[in-house]
Amino acid sequence: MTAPPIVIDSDTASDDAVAIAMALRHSNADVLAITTVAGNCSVEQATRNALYTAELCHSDVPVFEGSAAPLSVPPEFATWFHGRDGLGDRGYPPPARAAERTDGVTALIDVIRSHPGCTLVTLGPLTNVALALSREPALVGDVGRCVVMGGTNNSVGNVTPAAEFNLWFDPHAARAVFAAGLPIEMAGWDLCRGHAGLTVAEQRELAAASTLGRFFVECNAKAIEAIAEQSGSERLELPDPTAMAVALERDRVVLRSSRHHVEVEAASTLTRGMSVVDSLDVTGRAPNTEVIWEIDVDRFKQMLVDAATA
Ligand SMILES: [Ca+2]
Repeated sequence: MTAPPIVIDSDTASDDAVAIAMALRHSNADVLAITTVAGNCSVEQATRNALYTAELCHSDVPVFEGSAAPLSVPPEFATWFHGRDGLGDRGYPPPARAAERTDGVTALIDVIRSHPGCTLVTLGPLTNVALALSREPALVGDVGRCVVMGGTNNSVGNVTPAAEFNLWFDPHAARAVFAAGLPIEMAGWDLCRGHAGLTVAEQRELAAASTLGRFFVECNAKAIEAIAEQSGSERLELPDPTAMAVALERDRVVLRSSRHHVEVEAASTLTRGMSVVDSLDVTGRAPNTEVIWEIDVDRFKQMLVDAATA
């Protein structure tokens, strides 16, 4: 059966690039568009990185540049994690193609409206999605699935003790999107940790698989250093690819999930961007999110190799 087409919204840096390549090279995926957003790096840099990644995948998928800053807070990029250029500062050449003329928010609205039932995969802060929904609230009904890489499922944060980067970067957008009624499947940062992280041997194997496999590992070189410094782990953790694996092969990849009410904190300084999952239904509020707790790590890793060798 043909899967619904996919729209990717991304603050394209190193793990986004791997996730985008997984979708562009998957045998059963039709990627309609990539919209870019500020987050890991500036939106201009994210656009260049998305175009460069598409080029490496021999794809002419249209790329639309979206929001340059969060709704209500100043942008604070994650260059310490992904490098100044978002791709590990390895001096990759500029892309041959340019972005489309339409802005990312308008493109999100147009593409989703003309493909009802499509799957929206968000790999960055939710600024573009929040703006699209504020302009066109009825868009909610046209999204078949909304797979969000974001949040931490009430567990450890990666940018503050309480929050994961994407939701923290634009907490007001995240709060609005989780409250909007979209069919959200939340792939939190916790999914890429532990055994889902690539061991040094697995990194070597992926890098040796192909030119694209080498790019997957090399553009994450800064991330590998940052992870080691932050948590002492030698593994390469890839948050966006875990979310993309869920988007592309939910039935094979998701081992455990359940529906809950999830609300994002935007007012507090301490817990800004925290995804508060009502896992015991103590509020009695209707579930708005399919929270993913566990993925098939072996299948996820095989999908990375498949993307490199397809
Ligand atoms: Ca991202």
